[in-house]
This record gives sequence, structure tokens and C-alpha cells, in this order.
Amino acid sequence: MNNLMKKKNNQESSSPSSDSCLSKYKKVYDLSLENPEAFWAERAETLVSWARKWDEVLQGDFNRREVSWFSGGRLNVSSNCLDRHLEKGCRNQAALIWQGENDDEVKVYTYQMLLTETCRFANVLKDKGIKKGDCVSIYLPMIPELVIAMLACARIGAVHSVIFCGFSSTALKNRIKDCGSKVFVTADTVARGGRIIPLKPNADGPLDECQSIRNCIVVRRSEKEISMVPGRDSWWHEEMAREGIGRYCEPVEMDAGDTLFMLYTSGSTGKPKGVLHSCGGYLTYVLHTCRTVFHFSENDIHWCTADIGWITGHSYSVYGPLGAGATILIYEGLPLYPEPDRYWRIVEKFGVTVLYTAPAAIRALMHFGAGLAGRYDLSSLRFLGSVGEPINPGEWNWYFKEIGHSKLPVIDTWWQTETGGIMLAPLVHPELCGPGGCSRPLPGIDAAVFTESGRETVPGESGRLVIRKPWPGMLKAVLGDGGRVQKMYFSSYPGVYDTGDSARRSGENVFQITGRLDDVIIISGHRLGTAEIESVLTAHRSVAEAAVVGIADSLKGQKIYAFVTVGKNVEQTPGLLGELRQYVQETIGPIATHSTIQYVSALPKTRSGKIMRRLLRKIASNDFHHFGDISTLADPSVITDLIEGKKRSS
Ligand code: 6R9
Repeated sequence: MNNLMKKKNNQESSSPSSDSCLSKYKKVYDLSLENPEAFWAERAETLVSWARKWDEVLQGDFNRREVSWFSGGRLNVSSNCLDRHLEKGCRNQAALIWQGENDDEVKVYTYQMLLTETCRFANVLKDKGIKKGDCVSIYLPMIPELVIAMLACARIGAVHSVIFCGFSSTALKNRIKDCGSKVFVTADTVARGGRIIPLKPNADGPLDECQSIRNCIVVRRSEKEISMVPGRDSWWHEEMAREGIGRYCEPVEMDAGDTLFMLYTSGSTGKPKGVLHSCGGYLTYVLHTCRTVFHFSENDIHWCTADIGWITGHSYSVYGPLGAGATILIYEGLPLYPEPDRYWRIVEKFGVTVLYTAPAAIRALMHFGAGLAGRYDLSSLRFLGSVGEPINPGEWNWYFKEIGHSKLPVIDTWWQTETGGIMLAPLVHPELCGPGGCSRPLPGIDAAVFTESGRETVPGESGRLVIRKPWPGMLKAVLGDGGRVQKMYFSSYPGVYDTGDSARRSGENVFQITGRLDDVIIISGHRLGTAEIESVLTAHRSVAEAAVVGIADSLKGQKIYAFVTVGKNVEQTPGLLGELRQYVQETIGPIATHSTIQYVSALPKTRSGKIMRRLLRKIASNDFHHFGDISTLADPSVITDLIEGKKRSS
């Protein structure tokens, strides 16, 4: 057993300091659930600057499914992230440090400079006719313009939809088509491992098909020639130059329930879902988590390594730390470029105090860069965090020992796009925690574990992680709803939010997350729906049917394994498999690399026609024996074919 765990077990019952820490947590936690409205009112009052105070803290509940927070309240999120810090005298404090992929490319924006640039771009958007409620799609790499564009949207009440640059053509089209965005912001190219890779050209096809896009604004990152559509496409630097630097942009007062942003995420249906977050509830919750988990102060240099195209980047690279007045660090490049010591070089160079990363990055750094961290001065670090997928004991211990010098515990945080911010984290004497299983719900979060039949599990029993009470950071809606929120999150148990994750809870209200229960796979911490990949595969002329599952991968956590049947008269050649792999990568994006594809003569289906995925998961992971109940399988003879095909393809 890990030493810290031993210490924890001994001390949890004996040490007065750990006892008082636990009882303090329990007191706050119990109070927060006894009177949630008073609790959240205090949080909103303390952490957020409001132009008008709310009339009602919480309207509705999970039974009625209509929930709204702080109604009647008015605020602007960009002025909470910028103006209010200036008013406190932090004008010249660094707000954003940008490290380009090249070591000598660094930019620093003070809070004043970030406000000036935000106002400038907000005015550019206004000149393009963008008004409150309009949608702006942003497809940018990790460069300062991404943060500026988000804050500019928030300033004028436009809804931003940031799309991860690791997506291309089809995935991109799906993510811009149904939100009807009017402006698209992108860059000509992205820097990736010493290469300059075209970015805007990925968007040209989808843009031509999306009638709603009136303007495309392009940041110049390289000298590469790209095609620009006259009248629609323009350069960011030319638009900004026209704007000058003097014109202040008045922040638009938003209702607390107005949408701040939408973000597409993967679910178990083919189409990604656009999750909407509100201004007042989201900001309150993210700032609550920054206080409770990270304990931010103005002296912090906060580096969240997640791409801003995912929720982690939204909440903990942008809105949380800037709302809390910290300094954010944004790094453009890959963790291992040019050498696997890059992260530690950056920590030393800027004196990073808070490092929030993902197990996928830790695995890569462990694998390729063992022993390199010791060459750098990492003494500025005071917090090590992890998010995105379960962190295994090997990863936890490496991060703790090599980076935290056995002094800084690793804070494993669990949450989702839909939750807006961190929900579970080791909050009580984290210094005594070890790998896995020391996460407690944040004050205000009524987490529980339920069996399939809706009974609360007994300690140690696995089940579904659920949340029983509304919290301000929860998604406001799903775009084009039509009852989707109800179907996706509330159909398992009446009046209870189902996270889709499996978990175990100890008698001490300590949670351990064990994985997803639905058809979502997590590749390098990035969430992809198997159904989205299946619909790409079946769109290929040679494929008749496809079923995708995730299998374990030592570096990426999980990777894609696809079973396909081909059309009549199509030959099952190795060449076609290569073509399909390439096709998946090109249409979904670089995130979908290294997939394995296997031909099958038929997919295993139940008598009611449903693909039996658990069987496919077993076969893909070379488990040919423990299939469980397969009595509903329409044609059990397909199993032999599946197994033989798997053996041949391994
Ligand atoms: C923040 C984020 C959400 C899913 C979630 C779960 C997995 C996230 C985790 C974790 C185990 C952790 N997940 N954090 N699993 N331990 N600390 O990642 O949001 O992209 O929406 O993914 O990620 O399965 O349901 P998102």
C-alpha cells in the first residue's frame, strides 16, 4: 500500500488536525445541502460582481426539470474576468502568458492589455453585425486570440462555440451547421511538432455548406498562402488595425440565465450535442470550484494544459482563473516537443504555481521523459491536478514523486462538460491521499451512487454516479432540445441527474470513479462518441454496417476498435482497411488516429436488432470467454467469425 494511504488510514481516525479538517468539511457540506439556496446565494454574492442582484436564487427543480439560477440577476462575464480586477488596481498584473511552440515566442498581456484587445475584437464583431444572442464559432489553436475572441463574445452577449482544432471536415461541419453561427474565427495554420499544418483549409468545405456564416476572420500564424473568399474572409490583424486601440466597448448586461457559450460534446447518439451554459450560474460555480479546489490568489500562475476547445480549457484556462484574477498560461505546442522535457522547462521558465493536466499527458511524459523533470527547478509548484479520465496508481505515483517531490499530492478531479466545473475532488486533508478514491463532493453537490433499479448502493458497491440536487454550473440546455436533456440525463431515475459514469462510494462519502457506462470513449482525455465514428464509417461507399468500441491503450487510455461489414461485391482487402483508417482520421480529425478496423461478415445483434456492444468490447480486448448472457443474440454463430477475425487481425 502506498505510504500516504497508510498514513491516511492511521491518521483519519487519530490525528486531531485531520479530524478537525474532516469535521469542518462535513459541517460546510451538510449545511450546503440543508439549505442550498442560502449556500449558493452567499457564493454568488461573494464571488461574482453583479450589475443587478437576483430576485430568486433557484427556480424549479429536477422533478420539473426546469431549473434556472439567479433569475432577475444581471451581469457581464467578461467584465467579471477583466474590468473588476482593473478597478482593484491590478491593471499591470499579467493576465495571460502565452508560450508559442518555439521557445523564443512569448507574449504577455496585462489585465489592461487583455481588456483593450477584448474591446477591440468585440467592436470588430459588432461592426460585422453581431448582437446579443448571435452565435460565433471559433476554431483556433492555443493562441491568445482564442481567449480574446471568447471574452469579446462574452462582452457583447454573443454565444461562442469553440471547436477543438483536432477535429476536421465532417466533425467540424456537424459542429457548425446546426448552431447557425454568423461569424467563424480561425487561423491560417497551426504549429504542430515543428510543422506548419493548414487549419483554415479544413474549414473551407464546411464553411461553403454553412449558409449562416457571413464572415470568416482569419488569424495569420505563418507565411503560408491560403485561399480567402472575397467579401466573406478577412484577416484578424487588418480588422483589428482598422479598429484602432482607443474605443472602449461597453459590456452588455446579461440576464443570469442568458447563454454564455455552447460547447459540443459527444454522447451516445451519432450527432454531437451542443451543451449550453448560462452566464450567472456557470460563473458562480466555476469560481466556487476555483476557491474550493485550487484556492487561487492573484499571485498564481495557473497552467491548465487542456486545449481550450474542451470544457476543461473553458473553465480552468479562461473563465475560472481570470474571474479569480490569477495569471493564466497558455502553451501552443505538444507536450513532447521539441523534447519530452518541455512541460518542466515551461514550469521553471514562468514559475508556474498550479499545474492542471490529464493522465494522458502524464503517461506520455512518463514514457518518453523519465528522469528529465529532475533537471528543472519545479519548486514554484504548489498544486498538481488531474482531470479527464481515471488516473491509475502508476501515473499518480510518478506525478506525485517526480513532479511533486513526494510533497505535493495529486488532486484528481472528476467532472463533465455538462457539470460546468469540478464536482468531486480530494478536499479533506488531500496531503494524506493516495492514488484513486479520495474524492469527495464539493460543498453544494449532492452526489450519490445508485444501482440500476434506483436504490442507493451500500458502501463499496458499484453503481451509477448521480447528482440529486441542482447546482449552478449545470448545463442550461442542449441546443435544439426537444426533450433531449430529459432523455439524456433524467431518464434513468426520475428527478435525478445521471452522469453516465460508474462509481463506488465508501462509508465516508469518498468516491471512486471507475469509467463510462455509455458508448462514449475517452482518447487522450478527449471524449468521442462511438456513434459519431460509426456514422462516418457507414458514410464510406464500401461499408455496409459498422460498430465501434473503445479498447485500452497504454498511451492514449483508450483507442478506437471498429467492426465493419462491407457492401455486396466489395472485396475485404488490407488496402481497404488502410483506406478506412485514413478516412476516419481525415473526417473526424487527428484525434482519431491509430484505430483498428476488423472485417466481419455480420455484427452480433439481439433479436430486437440492437448491436450487442459488450460482446464486441470483450472480443476487441481479446477476452473470448466471459461473454455473460448471450441468450438474446439472434444468431450466436457470428461469435466464431468475430473471434477468428480478431485473432487474424492481431
Ligand atoms: C472535464 C471533462 C467527461 C467524462 C466523465 C468521465 C471522464 C473526467 C475524470 C473522469 C475518471 C476523472 N472523467 N474526469 N473519469 N476520473 N478525474 O473531462 O469533461 O470531456 O465532458 O468528459 O470524462 O467519464 O464523464 P468531458
